[in-house]
Amino acid sequence: MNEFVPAPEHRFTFGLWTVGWLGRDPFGEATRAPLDPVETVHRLAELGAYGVSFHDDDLLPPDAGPDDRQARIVRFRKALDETGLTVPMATTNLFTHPVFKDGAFTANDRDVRRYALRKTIRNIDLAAELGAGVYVAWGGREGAESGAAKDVRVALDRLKEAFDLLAEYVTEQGYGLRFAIEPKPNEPRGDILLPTVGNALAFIERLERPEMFGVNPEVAHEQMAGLNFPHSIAQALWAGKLFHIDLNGQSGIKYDQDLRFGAGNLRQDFWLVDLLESGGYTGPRHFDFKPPRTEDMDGVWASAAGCMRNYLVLKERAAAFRADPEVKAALAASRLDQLALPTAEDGLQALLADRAAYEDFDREAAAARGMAFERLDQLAVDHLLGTR
Ligand code: XLS
Ligand code: MN
Ligand code: MN
Repeated sequence: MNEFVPAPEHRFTFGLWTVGWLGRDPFGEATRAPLDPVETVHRLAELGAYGVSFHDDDLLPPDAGPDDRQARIVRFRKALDETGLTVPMATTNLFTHPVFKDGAFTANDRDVRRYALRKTIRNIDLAAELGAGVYVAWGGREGAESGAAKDVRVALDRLKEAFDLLAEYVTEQGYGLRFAIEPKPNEPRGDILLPTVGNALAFIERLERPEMFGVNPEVAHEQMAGLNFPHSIAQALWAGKLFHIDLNGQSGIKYDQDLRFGAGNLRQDFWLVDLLESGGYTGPRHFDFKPPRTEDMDGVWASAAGCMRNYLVLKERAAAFRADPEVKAALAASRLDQLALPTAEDGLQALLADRAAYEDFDREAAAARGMAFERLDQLAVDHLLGTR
């Protein structure tokens, strides 16, 4: 069906590291050969993507000399120009090299922290040069395996210090970049700082320039903590902080599966797409997934195409759900229209004087009213399954 064909207007983006994942895991070697970023750009454009994102090291080997570095940037730019693909987001690899074994911005070792800031600033320059609007910060190894190893309150001071410095740099340079902090509860550290969207939102308010910071929630990460991803996204939207999003799939509380979007908790995916499409999110629909190491390159591109197709199918399903007159009636029967009304628009004094609110309130009658949620949810399941 044509409506499920991805096009740039859908704003689908992919990390270079996603389709480029070699398939190395804690128990096995790589199953695929490295992918040239230039080829990635061309293949993604053919599939209908809108953009690519990258860690500094995905694009430029960390030890590349200045000439090699420049040549690689030129080749990459040329591929972007040829295909029309954009770079809406970039980020820093602060976790692969052994120097980051105890973290980066919160490493106990001060020299490592200073190096991490310089590495990040260097790539912020490139992100700005390539036109990115968002800079993602995932605290890869900011955490610990044991209690005394990290003084968490002090580590949060260091994390704040790092973000304040980065925001100062971006402001001084006049870059139009905003930061998106990506929460994750664990892996590769036993416990990672800012484990959930809620933690990150609270942290942001302590920064010197909170307006420059939002979140980059990832489906898998929130679900690794057993949380409801659409609820986290709703709160991020409510706070005006959904700057970016990492879409993928996860089945329950276990290691970070990074399945293709739609291959995890499909019910949550349905509500997520419903929310993103209606909640005012205009940023990229960014896929941060890992095509399983069982796949050859044909399988990798099929997996990438599947992410986009599943999003578009869910978008169509969610729209059908919202347009269904029976759903509208069921929403009213579940009193969603009442939830949208202020509880006391008449003010505190009127509330206190309102006998119907307390003295004359028929508590038993109110308690006896069914909420009709089951009928409403079954309509959603029927739409999700395509049986309506
Ligand atoms: C890892 C993270 C990572 C960030 C970018 O779990 O998802 O890929 O999105 O560094
Ligand atoms: Mn992940
Ligand atoms: Mn991610």
